Amino acid sequence: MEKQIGLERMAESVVKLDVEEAQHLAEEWVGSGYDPHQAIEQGLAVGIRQAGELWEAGDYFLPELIGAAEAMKAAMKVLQQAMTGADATQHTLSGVVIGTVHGDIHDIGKSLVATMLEVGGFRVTDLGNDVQVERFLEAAVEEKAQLIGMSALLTTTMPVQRTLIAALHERGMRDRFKVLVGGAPVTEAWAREIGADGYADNAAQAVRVAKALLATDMTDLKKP
Ligand code: B12
Repeated sequence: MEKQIGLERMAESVVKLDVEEAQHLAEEWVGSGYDPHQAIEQGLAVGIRQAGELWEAGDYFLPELIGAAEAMKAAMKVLQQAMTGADATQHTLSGVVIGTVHGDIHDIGKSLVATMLEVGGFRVTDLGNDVQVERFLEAAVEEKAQLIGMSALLTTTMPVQRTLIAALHERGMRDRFKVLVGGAPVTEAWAREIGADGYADNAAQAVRVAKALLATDMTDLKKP
């Protein structure tokens, strides 16, 4: 399969809600030895955004958007398996607890970030979507995580990110965890405003920021 054509066909399969085709193309992509992450970001994600635009324009209704998401998820499953299985990932870095905040069921981007962190060597606990603040905190303690990652795709659920940071302060736990936020409407300015430690607008960047945040920590520890 030619790379560029493969990417375009993958985007198209998502827009056309074609679960089988999306999955088949992902298998072919992996079989060709190409980078699975590229297929997600430059193929499938392009398609899901196009479906979103069609929905905004009133050409697609919610069932179509759900169908597009299903096609994307089916293909992502194949690609994620290829990523995590490829090099028997060694989880030598710190623990991360990640989820989509309460009231929000968008989980495609969050799952991608979780997979990339895992591939990047982090020990990842993915709490899924619609996750209550309390659950994030419990899991972070239980899993001895160093970093909490929160995804929000709705402007109405973004404030939950602020609530979690406030809860950490209230319980005197703010210093125990780095907080990384993301999701389509989230910006660097928002991250700063709510007192998060980091922000990333894509999965590859999320891994870089997570590593930088935790490396800072290790340098701090070495200080006398
Ligand atoms: C697919 C989709 C859905 C699917 C979700 C399926 C699923 N399981 O996830 C379905 C159909 C279920 C859905 C439902 C709804 N949706 Co919707 N949806 C989308 C759509 C088209 C794409 C989202 C997506 O998956 N993108 C692809 C991924 C790969 O990108 P991403 O999520 O942005 O993630 C990347 C980065 O943001 C970042 N990132 C993400 N999370 C994190 C976390 C951390 C820690 C870090 C560091 C980085 C990071 O890295 C990711 C990878 O690169 C968007 C439009 C858009 N352009 O975003 C609308 C959109 C988000 N939806 C919208 C709306 C309004 C809804 C509904 C309320 C519709 C309704 N009337 O019911 C419901 C919400 C229900 C709920 N309570 O959550 C609006 C939100 C508007 C707003 N400003 O709040 C959008 C923006 C569409 C629009 N333009 O109006 N939706």
